[in-house]
Amino acid sequence: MKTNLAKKWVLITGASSGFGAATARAFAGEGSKLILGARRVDRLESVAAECVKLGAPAAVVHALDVGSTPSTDAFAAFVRTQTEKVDVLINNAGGAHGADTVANGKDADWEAMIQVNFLGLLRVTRAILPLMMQNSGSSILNIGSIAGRVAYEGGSVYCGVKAAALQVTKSLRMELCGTGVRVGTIDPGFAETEFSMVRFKGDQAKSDKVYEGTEPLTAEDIAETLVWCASRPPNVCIDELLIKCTDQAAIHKVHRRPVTK
Ligand code: NDP
Ligand code: 8X3
Repeated sequence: MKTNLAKKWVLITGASSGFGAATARAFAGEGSKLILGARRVDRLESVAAECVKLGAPAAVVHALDVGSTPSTDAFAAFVRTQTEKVDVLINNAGGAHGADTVANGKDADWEAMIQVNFLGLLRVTRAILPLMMQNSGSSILNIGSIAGRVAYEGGSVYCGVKAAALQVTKSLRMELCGTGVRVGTIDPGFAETEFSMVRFKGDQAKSDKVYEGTEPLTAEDIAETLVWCASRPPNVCIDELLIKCTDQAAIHKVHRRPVTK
């Protein structure tokens, strides 16, 4: 795909794995300049090196914990040393911690999910918005989830924070009306990344079970979609996009092929 994204500054949070890393590679292929943030800086450095090989004229990284205002503000200060203008902000950092019922919920899991998926989205957006204002045709693309639209058992807090993120997207879209800054949410169903390993705290068997017998979305599917959203003409805003693998017709309606072990 060749687009209008060459030399545009694209900032991606949570770029150390999964959707974020694949998205960095996809924008690099379009010749975009990249600013990548996450907590695992060694991983970010590897992704940035790949991006340069794929054609990014610049790929810079900085530690970012979206769960902390000082860390987010330090990241934004770094961004300002690189550019006065951000063209595409991809709020991707996030994830689920645990799949407990409310009755068995753990404070640490609840707090981590609220910090990263909800407050983190707000913090990063607040810090980067000044670099996007008066920049007609720029895009804020938030990674939501099917979980923000449909609840499931064991998902109360994750579904709750993704639903809250959807409302943040909608508010922001109205707040920025007239500025030319586009705001949209891309809401995937299940995709095979490190998401389930994080959710199940490194339990490979539980993680594999989520995808067993299916052909889930890949990180590259989401990356390609984000490139498409960001490369629409400035008068077009992809406002809300729900994207699921063909095997997932609805949250619990998943086609699974028999697995031979
Ligand atoms: P991964 O676990 O592979 O990636 C999550 C990314 O978020 C990592 O780069 C991680 O980096 C980063 N991250 C987590 N916590 C923080 C933090 N406090 N500060 C900064 N970065 C953080 O999962 P996915 O790629 O699947 O997830 C990306 C987004 O997509 C998340 O928002 C997730 O909720 C959402 N999503 C995922 C779906 C799926 O099925 N996979 C479906 C729908 C939505 P690091 O640990 O280095 O900080
Ligand atoms: C991740 C998708 O269905 O596991 O956001 O919650 S799901």
